[in-house]
Amino acid sequence: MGGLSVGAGMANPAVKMSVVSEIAHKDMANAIRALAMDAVEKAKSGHPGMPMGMADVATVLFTQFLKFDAAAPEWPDRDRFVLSAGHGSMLLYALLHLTGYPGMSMDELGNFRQLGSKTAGHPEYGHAPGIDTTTGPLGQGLANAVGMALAERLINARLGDAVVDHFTYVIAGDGCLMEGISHEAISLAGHLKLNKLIVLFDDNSISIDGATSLSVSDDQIARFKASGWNAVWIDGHDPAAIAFAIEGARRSDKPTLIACKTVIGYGAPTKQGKASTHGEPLGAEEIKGARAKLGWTSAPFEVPAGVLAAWRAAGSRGSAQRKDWDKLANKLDRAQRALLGDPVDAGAIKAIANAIGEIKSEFVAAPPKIATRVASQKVLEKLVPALPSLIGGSADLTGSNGTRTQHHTAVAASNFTGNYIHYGVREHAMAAAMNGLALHGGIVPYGGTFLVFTDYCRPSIRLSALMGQRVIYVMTHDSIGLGEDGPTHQPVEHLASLRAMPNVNVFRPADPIETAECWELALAASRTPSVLALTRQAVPLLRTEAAGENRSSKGAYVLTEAEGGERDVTIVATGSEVGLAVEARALLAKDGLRAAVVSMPCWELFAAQPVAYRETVLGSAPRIGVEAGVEFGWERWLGDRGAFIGMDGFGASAPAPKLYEHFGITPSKVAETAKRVAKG
Ligand SMILES: Cc1ncc(C[n+]2csc(CCOP(=O)(O)OP(=O)(O)O)c2C)c(N)n1
Repeated sequence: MGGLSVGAGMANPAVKMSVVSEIAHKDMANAIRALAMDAVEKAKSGHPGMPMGMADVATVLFTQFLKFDAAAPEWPDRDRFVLSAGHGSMLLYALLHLTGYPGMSMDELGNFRQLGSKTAGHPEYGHAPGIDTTTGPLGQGLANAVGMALAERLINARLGDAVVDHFTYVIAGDGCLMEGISHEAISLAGHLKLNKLIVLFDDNSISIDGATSLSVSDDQIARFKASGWNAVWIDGHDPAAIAFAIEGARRSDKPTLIACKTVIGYGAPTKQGKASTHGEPLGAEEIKGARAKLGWTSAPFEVPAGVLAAWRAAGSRGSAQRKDWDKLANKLDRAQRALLGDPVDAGAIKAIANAIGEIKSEFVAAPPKIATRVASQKVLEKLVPALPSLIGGSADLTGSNGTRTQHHTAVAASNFTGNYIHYGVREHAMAAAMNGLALHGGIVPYGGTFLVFTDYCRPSIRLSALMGQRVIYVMTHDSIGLGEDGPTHQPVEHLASLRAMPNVNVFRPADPIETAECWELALAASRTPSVLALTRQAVPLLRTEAAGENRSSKGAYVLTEAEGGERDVTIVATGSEVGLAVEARALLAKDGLRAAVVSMPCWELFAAQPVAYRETVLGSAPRIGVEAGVEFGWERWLGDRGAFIGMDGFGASAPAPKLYEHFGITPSKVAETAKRVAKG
């Protein structure tokens, strides 16, 4: 970014401060700076430079614009605030303390980065009220914010301005804007004209390695404008200019970037403006000098009563508005209220169960041989009308993923009543935006792409898991069974790598009935994201009972017991390979071998069952695992006498049946191996 020369995009700083006088502003901003210096110094780690540089911007935002009531942090119509530059976490913690959020005491600031504190190294959703998302992996917060701003528009279109009318503010640094995900995110936001999204760019021209000129020379104003944004430059230390720019942004019909030219480590006598203020404490001498330079005479972790009072007044200035809003919200009916909080309430759970029951009956009445991706689409035909908060989408693979139903209309800048998002070829932003949609509340997002491209979504899937968000990833074309597209598109290691991630349910249903059951489980998992790994190729209907328990809920179950109950071998399979296992069982029976077939649609749910159940399902006979993926992890279920049939390298380009033959994933190979292991 260039300097402060007045350009076409420069905001007019000649605006009067409305609430906070110039003097008070300086003291209030310095309170943030001092707390950031002190907490990082005490923790002996952290990033003081960013909070010191952005203190002026944050003070103007929180004292004059941000709609919030610190006493009611979950107010659904509050403005969202995302600190995408998560390394500057002390900025957020200082703001939460100063404005009076519950639980963010001075002791918590003193325990910055310590075990069990609310003040983790990077802001963590769920650790303290007021942290709207987990940030730290650069660019993620910005892309989450796109989802939040979109959620606001979607729910506004359903409930109206009186109930839903809020902004999403983001503080992002050079690092966030350098990340590739930022391109996808700003492009999507510009396309959808998310005009209530306002990004305050900490344009300090410094990152860890030094000056950003070492690695980047983008004209960010031009870049954002090219993506359909409104974009301006301002002096990020001039409160009047900051206020003027935010006022302008709030009136814009496009999302807005405000590039705030700031000095990293503002106030540090020898270190300000340098990368050395990033990522390490300033040191006692430098802090002493900064206090003198800023005119801050209070002791560490002390804020003068008058300054604190001004901050607390800012924290409660939304109180009356929030109380009025509560009265309005109390008049809404159950379904409307579900769009403001947890969308899967008791009423929704009933509607989901009915929808699942209906589709299971239809599958059993006319047994289809269809791909599980097609089964998934049929399930969605029932679910979408049952659960209005279900917002679907795909990264440009709608037809392939089967994510769109006849009940969908496309979301567009001109139609936020729609319920289907064409994310474009932007898998990473889709996943991160889905986190934002879920975090916002009122929405259950699902989005599709090919399973192999979970790699393009992985950093965001990890954050869905870490934050415990109900985000549903519909990942089709789940093996060599996709055929001719070849090894670039055939996942082999993906199931294993997703299963390695904590708090993700990886579902690989075997047939249409299991597909319906896995959808039901994904919707019920309020604090866990789900990956549905679905086939391109048709699979037989293996389950014939429509009523009764959701058998997939235990993660694995005996699909077919051995004749007479005594097992010579147990074949454990997932997804499309369960059908192969059933065929292998029949081959073995001809040779007098008794095999049980276990379907294992979700390892994570099976691992959570009592030992006794797991032992009954797996049995004591030797076991064979069958999955058209790599073996990694299967040893957990197969034991020392077991064998695995699957992939041990990349796939190839050919029709699917030829590939199954070529790689030896066939009923006869399973039967042959079973005979070998059964003999011991
Ligand atoms: C995806 C990702 N890559 C790398 C990092 C490590 N990292 C943290 S901050 C930072 C530099 C950020 O620079 P900038 O956004 O300009 O922040 P400033 O130095 O201005 O505070 C890096 C590389 C990270 N947190 N996330």
